[in-house]
Amino acid sequence: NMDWTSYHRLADIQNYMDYLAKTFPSVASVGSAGKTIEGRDLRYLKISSGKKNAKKFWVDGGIHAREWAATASAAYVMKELVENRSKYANVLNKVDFYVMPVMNPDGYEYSHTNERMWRKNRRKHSSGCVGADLNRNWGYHWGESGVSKNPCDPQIYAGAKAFSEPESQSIANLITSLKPEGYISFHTYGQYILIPFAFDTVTKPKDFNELRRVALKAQAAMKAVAGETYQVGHTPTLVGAAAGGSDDWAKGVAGAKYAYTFELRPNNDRVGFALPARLITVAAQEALAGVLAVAGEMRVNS
Ligand code: 0X9
Ligand code: ZN
Repeated sequence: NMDWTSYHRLADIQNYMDYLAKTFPSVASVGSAGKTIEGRDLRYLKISSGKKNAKKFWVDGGIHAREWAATASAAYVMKELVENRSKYANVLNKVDFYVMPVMNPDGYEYSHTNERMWRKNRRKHSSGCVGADLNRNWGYHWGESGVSKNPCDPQIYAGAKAFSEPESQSIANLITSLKPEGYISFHTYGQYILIPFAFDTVTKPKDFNELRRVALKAQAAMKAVAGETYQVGHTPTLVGAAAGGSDDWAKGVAGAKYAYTFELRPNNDRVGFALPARLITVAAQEALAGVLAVAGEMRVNS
């Protein structure tokens, strides 16, 4: 059904989500945020033990098509939390997870079939150029830094306006209705735990020190997996300012207190986006350890 020794196509991942919901109906259910520009389903898995006052935690991957290890890691998080749920009973007693492993299904498929290094979605522009960067399209300080306004830019075109793209708009609508306390977006690569805001070089959230404290817990948990270091810091310091990211919107608009972007393995340009498949499992274990560490800091009001 599913394995973690190779990268999988969209249909395999979506079928696996359906399988989890069908096989473990007391903890897992499938939902949809809507459709992509090419009509693919924006599917997510809800993982919940049914506690009434549970906090919500949104985890996603694959907003950038080529970052296959991010999608695989989000899929692994689903698998672990569902198939090995008794191991995670403490956290599942207080937190409901919403996992969307493929935020950009059209781009993801295109990166398998046509162009391995494709990043954007698959919007067709009148110029003939294709795609907007879905991680420049969210509606908080949209377009203010680190973007291109040229639809032909192959990497960082921000879209015609905030939420011009059906993927970011539909997912934002869903997150708005859920009001999660946790938000983590998996990307690759670089091995960073990035703390918002990223829309300029200086603006930090008021509770930045609390986000940093919790990020350091995640860093320790991730290091414990295999000795790898994930650097913690304010996004612009570590990777540069760039506006319109999902993390900034989750923190600044949707009110997700613990909002982060994880840049997963590797930490070098030589491997880059092509993380060898034999390293999926360890990268995903690190990603899960980081998520669980953040979830462990959430407190349920009773
Ligand atoms: O530039 C990005 O979107 C992310 N890096 S990547 O190499 N995976 O493309 C970093 C996103 C950090 N968050 C924001 N800029 N809001
Ligand atoms: Zn990315």
